[in-house]
Amino acid sequence: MDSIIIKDLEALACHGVNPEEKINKQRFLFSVELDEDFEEAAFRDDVDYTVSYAAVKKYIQAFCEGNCFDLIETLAARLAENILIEFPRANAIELTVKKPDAPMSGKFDYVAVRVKRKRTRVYLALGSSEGDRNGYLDLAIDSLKGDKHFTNVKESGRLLTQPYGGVAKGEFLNSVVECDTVYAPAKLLEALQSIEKEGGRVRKERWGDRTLDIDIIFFGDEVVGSADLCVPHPDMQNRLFVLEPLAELCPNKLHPLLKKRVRDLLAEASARA
Ligand code: A4P
Ligand code: MG
Repeated sequence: MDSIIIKDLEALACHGVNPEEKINKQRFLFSVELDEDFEEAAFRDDVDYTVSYAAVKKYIQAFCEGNCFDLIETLAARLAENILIEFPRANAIELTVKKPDAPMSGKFDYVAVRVKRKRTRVYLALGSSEGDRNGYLDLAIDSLKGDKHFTNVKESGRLLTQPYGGVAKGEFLNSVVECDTVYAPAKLLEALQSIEKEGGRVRKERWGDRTLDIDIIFFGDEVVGSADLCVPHPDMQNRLFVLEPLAELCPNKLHPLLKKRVRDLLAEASARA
């Protein structure tokens, strides 16, 4: 991966917990490393095919000077996320914010925080078995497209499927969505659950009928096993209503745990059905 680097860019602004820091501007220094693939830009020798470092510099200074946070942690985290949103060619960012004149006693060069953020390609399974099923899937797609944390939203075809799991009674409308997100896994789950809520989702029984269900199938190649999130989805390899639309979007994607391609998982599940 190629990188663009800016080191110790200065901005004057009011960030700090102490009241006087809200009035008196002080120095902040920004070092940023942006990962992108600039092979095409280098080949063409054309700035339109890369992230303009001048535009990044301007964006950092405007963001720093246009906001007023208590914590440099907040400044760094929000700025890093916003840079990824503003510059879609960048895939990942490492940002260090230094505060050389932090109000504390003793001799020091600076205090600093560093954050790393990235854009991840994710696959989401949509399902609806109650009410206006097409309308609920439309709502999910519109919500993803309307949220700047998501880009390149692409939906597979929609298919009608028989209820799986023996609880739901209604026929399901299912599809899979491919998109890129700057959310970390837990924040992504939170965002999807709020879209489900918008879709009138009321959690009744597990595997029961629902207006809108959005499950995370893949989060890049990451494996997540927290109390409320399991990724890759632990049952995706047994679900034709996930594998069929998924294979339409990413037949050659390798399951990071099963080490099999989506097309092969689909063939195996079809043979078992
Ligand atoms: N959770 C853990 N991992 C994930 C993940 N990868 N994606 C947690 C999303 N959520 C995940 O989910 C319960 C909890 O799972 C969440 O709070 C989250 O913290 P839920 O959506 O509240 O409940 P649920 O959907 O009823 O349970 P579950 O186990 O997620 O069911 P599924 O797997 O969603 O199955 N038949 C057909 N034909 N088509 C369908 O779409 N869907 C289901 C639901 C049953 N039968 C179906 C279909
Ligand atoms: Mg679910």
